Amino acid sequence: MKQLVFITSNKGKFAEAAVRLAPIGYTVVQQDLGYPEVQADSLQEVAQFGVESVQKRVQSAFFLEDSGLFVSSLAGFPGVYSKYVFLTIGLRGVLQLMKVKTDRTAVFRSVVAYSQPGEETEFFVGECPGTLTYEPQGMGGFGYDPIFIPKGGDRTFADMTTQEKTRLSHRGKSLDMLARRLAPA
Ligand code: ITT
Repeated sequence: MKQLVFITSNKGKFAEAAVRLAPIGYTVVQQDLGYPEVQADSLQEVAQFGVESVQKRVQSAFFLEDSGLFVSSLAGFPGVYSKYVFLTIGLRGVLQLMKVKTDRTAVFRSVVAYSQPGEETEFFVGECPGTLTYEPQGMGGFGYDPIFIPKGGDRTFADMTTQEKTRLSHRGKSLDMLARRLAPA
């Protein structure tokens, strides 16, 4: 097995990456080094700043990932602020903002940034459209998983195994692209 470092503080993200990259012969190693999450307009900008910070401290190849939930009837909020919003008003607060909204559509986005010494950083973007529930449902996953049902389904991400979620999710898609990059067919 080859090893690849994933710079993340999030055990849920790490588990999803480990599941997705194992079949192509990669063991994912989590390193929670921390990096500044700048206030920026796009996930890619946040990821780019993160990469620059980590490159000063890590000499090997690594990847990191920035993600967010973009709610249509809230003009894309919480979006790039998803982490802050989750830690402050939480799921209950988001559902409260959505109380009078009939359009429940939302999209999860994920940007994986892959960095190798001496090479340009490569970005892989994944999206997963879906709808927000009225109440949290399910015990698995993390973050907004209990209130998000991917399009075409009837269960939240929190009601799925890591494997099931990763087959459908934004991060599953960005990791698919990383996997194809690491092990072209
Ligand atoms: P890092 O250390 O990798 O940055 P993080 O948890 O801080 O991990 P982000 O900065 O990417 O992650 O913040 C994204 C937030 O959006 C995160 O706190 C979750 O609440 C939410 N989120 C992202 N992906 C999600 C997913 O697949 N399911 C549920 N919530 C998700």
